[in-house]
Amino acid sequence: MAYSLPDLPYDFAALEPHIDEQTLRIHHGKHHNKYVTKLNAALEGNEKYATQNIEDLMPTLAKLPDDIRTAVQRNGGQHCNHSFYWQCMRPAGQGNAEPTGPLAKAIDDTFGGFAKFKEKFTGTAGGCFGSGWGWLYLDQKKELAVTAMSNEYNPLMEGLVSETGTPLLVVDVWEHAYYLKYQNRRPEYLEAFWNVVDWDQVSQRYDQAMS
Ligand code: MN3
Repeated sequence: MAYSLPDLPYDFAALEPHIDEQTLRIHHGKHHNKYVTKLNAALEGNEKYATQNIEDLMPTLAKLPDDIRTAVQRNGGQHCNHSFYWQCMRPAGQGNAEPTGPLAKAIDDTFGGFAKFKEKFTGTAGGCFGSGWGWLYLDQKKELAVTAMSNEYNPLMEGLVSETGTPLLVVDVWEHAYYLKYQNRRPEYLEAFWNVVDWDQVSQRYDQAMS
């Protein structure tokens, strides 16, 4: 089977003014689409390594044959991360503006409150040197953790990253995610990101992972 570009779960203009329509169109239709195309090309003739869901490909990357591993890891990782990033956002003003239920309590217990968590997440993602992703995830002890991973890496890549676990929230800090609107002002993009985080989805993900 071939991987395909997922539709966005909202309109291209739905995240305005925090994430602008032009950025979203290019990010999804050009950048993300390119990763999907290159992933399928890299797997040509090796379709047996493809999985039903892109997340299921991540723990197998370290064991792929040498001649396809780099291309599959880079483009597959980026396909996985972008697919997840779209799912972490929703139109501004819809749903809860903060985590709810057990996740809210866990954030309080782990980080000392929602404001402190936001500071930590923003600082960690903002401090990523070069291109990468800021993650909130559940570690192997089922405790909340925040990290930044460069390039295509994510916490599902067993054997390739030291911090593995279940992703709960991600923000893309590659320049293509914000440069048209924010230019070099990554911290402004990260502040704006909070207006479009889908906390209902993130809270549900936490509940599922803990059950
Ligand atoms: Mn991107």
